[in-house]
Amino acid sequence: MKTRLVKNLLVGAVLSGALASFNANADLIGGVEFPQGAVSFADAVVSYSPTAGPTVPHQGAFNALGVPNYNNINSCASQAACSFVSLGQGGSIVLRFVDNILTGSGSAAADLWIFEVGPDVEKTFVDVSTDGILWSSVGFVGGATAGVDLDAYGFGIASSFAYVRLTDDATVGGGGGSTPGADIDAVGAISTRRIDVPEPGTLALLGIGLAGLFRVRRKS
Ligand SMILES: [Ca+2]
Ligand SMILES: [Ca+2]
Ligand SMILES: [Ca+2]
Repeated sequence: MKTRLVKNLLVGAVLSGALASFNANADLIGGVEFPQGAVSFADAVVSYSPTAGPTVPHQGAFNALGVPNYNNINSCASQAACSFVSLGQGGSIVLRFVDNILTGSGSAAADLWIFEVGPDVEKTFVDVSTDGILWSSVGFVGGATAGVDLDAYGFGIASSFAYVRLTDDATVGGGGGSTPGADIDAVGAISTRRIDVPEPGTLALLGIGLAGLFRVRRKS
């Protein structure tokens, strides 16, 4: 009995170690857990259409890419010194995932997270697309809600979206100032698949670990 307990503990330790290394990219980013880490975030700007424009320093669309880096500076001296992009009243931005694909989760958990920053939380409509041509609305973010559950809109783990479009709600918030409309710092896919193929070495090691586990189980 004792021997079996020790074995089970050992197996548990080995297995959790294997899973931990397999999921080494999991990370808490901007207070949100992204199981795939930094790769989860939008990689490219497809288009940026600010209406009733923000000032030039707040029009750096590239500031919506990558991991969130908001530094509490709401009035930027330049695009390079800015951590976000302002959409303008009713403006929009289309972002693309290149090394990852946004999916559903098969549960009500949030699949997509919009990092909207600044003193005013502004309502922003969210659409997703597989090809950048046909779009599906997945509601809006605003208030305390920054996460979007794709499954609530009929999608699931087999769904694949490379594009996200954010559109500021022109009817909410003032149009004045240097940063009108929603201010976007980052867009991350919590439920995501990497595009690149896993390294064969990683899978082989995991396979060896599992084979060992079954051998131990059979002996006990
Ligand atoms: Ca990415
Ligand atoms: Ca979900
Ligand atoms: Ca940013």
